[in-house]
Amino acid sequence: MTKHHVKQSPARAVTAGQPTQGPLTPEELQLSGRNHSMPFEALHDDITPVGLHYLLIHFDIPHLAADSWRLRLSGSFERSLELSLEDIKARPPVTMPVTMECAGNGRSLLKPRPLSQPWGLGAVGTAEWTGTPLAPLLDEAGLADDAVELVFTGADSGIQGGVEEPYARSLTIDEAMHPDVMLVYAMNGEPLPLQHGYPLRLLVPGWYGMASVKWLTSVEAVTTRFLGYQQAVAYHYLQGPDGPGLPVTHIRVRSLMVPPGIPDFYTRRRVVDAGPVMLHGRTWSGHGEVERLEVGIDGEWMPAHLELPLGDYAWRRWSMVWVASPGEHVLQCRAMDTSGARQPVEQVWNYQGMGNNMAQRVEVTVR
Ligand SMILES: Nc1nc2c(c(=O)[nH]1)N[C@H]1C(S)=C(S)[C@@H](COP(=O)(O)O)O[C@H]1N2
Ligand SMILES: [Mo]
Repeated sequence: MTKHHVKQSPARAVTAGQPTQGPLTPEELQLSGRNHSMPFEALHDDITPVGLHYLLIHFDIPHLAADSWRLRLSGSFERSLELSLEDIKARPPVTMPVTMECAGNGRSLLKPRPLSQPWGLGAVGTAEWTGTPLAPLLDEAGLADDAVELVFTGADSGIQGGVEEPYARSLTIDEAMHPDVMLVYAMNGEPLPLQHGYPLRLLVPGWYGMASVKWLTSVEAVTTRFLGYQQAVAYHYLQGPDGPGLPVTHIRVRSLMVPPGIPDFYTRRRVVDAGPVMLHGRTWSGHGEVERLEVGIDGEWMPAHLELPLGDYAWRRWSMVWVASPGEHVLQCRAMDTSGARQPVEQVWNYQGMGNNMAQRVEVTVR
C-alpha cells in the first residue's frame, strides 16, 4: 500500500478535526454538498429509494469498468484468488434489508462541533442489498494460521490527516467470518450505483457505515493488526486529539421521527394543525433489537407502538397519536435496545463526533 505523508495546506484559523463553536465553514459546506443525507420524510418507506439513501464519499468516486475489474484475495491465504464480477454473481446470492448509518451522524449538533462532514441526523438509510456471503470465499482461499485480520481496500484514495492512502478498513478473522458479512453488487434490485460502490462493496450489517468498504478491489489477509488511517486514527471514541480511545464498531441505538405538519422553507420549523396527529418514524440498533420507543412531548415521555422489524439488521417502524394543542411544543423520541442501551437526551461529546445518538428534537408550532 502506498503511504506518504503529505504537507498540508497553510494553516487556517480552524483545521479539520478540531472542535469549533464558530459558523459553518466553506469546507463543511463543500462536504455537505457532496455527501447528502436522507430527508426525514423518507422514513415513510421500509426501503429507502437509492437516490434518497445517504451518501458518504471521503475522496472521489472512482470510475471502475466492471469487465476489467477484479477482486483479489491475497496475503496469508493458502491460495490467492482473483474473481471477476461474473464469478461473484455466480456464487449463492443473498438479499437482505440492512439499515446503514454513518458513525458521524448527528455530529453537527454537538457543541462544540468537530470539523468534518457536518451531518445533521439524516446520515442513514435502509436498502435491500444483494450479494454473496464472504465467509465461504475466505474458506476457499484458505486462511493461513498466522492471519489475524483481513484488510479491505477500495479503489479510491486521497489524503486525510496528512496521510495519503486508499480507503481501507480491517476486520478481525472472527468479525469477517460472520455469516451475515457480504460482498454486495446490487442495491434495491439494481446494480450497485456508482456512488454506492460499483461494482462491488463490502457490507458489514450492524456496524456503522465506515466498515462497509465501497469500490472493493482487494481483500488481504495480514499477520499483524492493520494500522491504516481509517482504522487506527479515524473512527475512535476520543476525548481529545490524542488516543487511545475505543474503536467505533456497531451502530448505537437510535430513533428518528418524520417531522409532522409542514415546514417553513428557510428554518424548516414545523407548523401543525391542532387535533390528533399521527407521529411516526423508525428505530434501529446494531447492539440488539429495539424493544422500547418513547416519545417525549414537552419533556413528558410515553411509550409508542413498535411494528415488527424488517429484518435482523433493519429498522422498525414506530407510531403514536398525539393530540396537538395550540402553542409551541418540543417533540422528541428515544429508543432502548435489548442490550439495555438507551438514547441519551443530553449530548455525550467526543472529539471526532462519533456515534452521537442523542434524541432528536422537533420544534413545532400548533395553530
Ligand atoms: N471505498 C470507500 N468506502 C467507503 C467510504 C469511502 O469513502 N470510500 N465511506 C464509508 C463511510 S464513512 C460510510 S458511512 C459508508 C457510506 O455508504 P453509502 O455512501 O453507500 O451510504 O461507506 C463507507 N465505505
Ligand atoms: Mo461514515
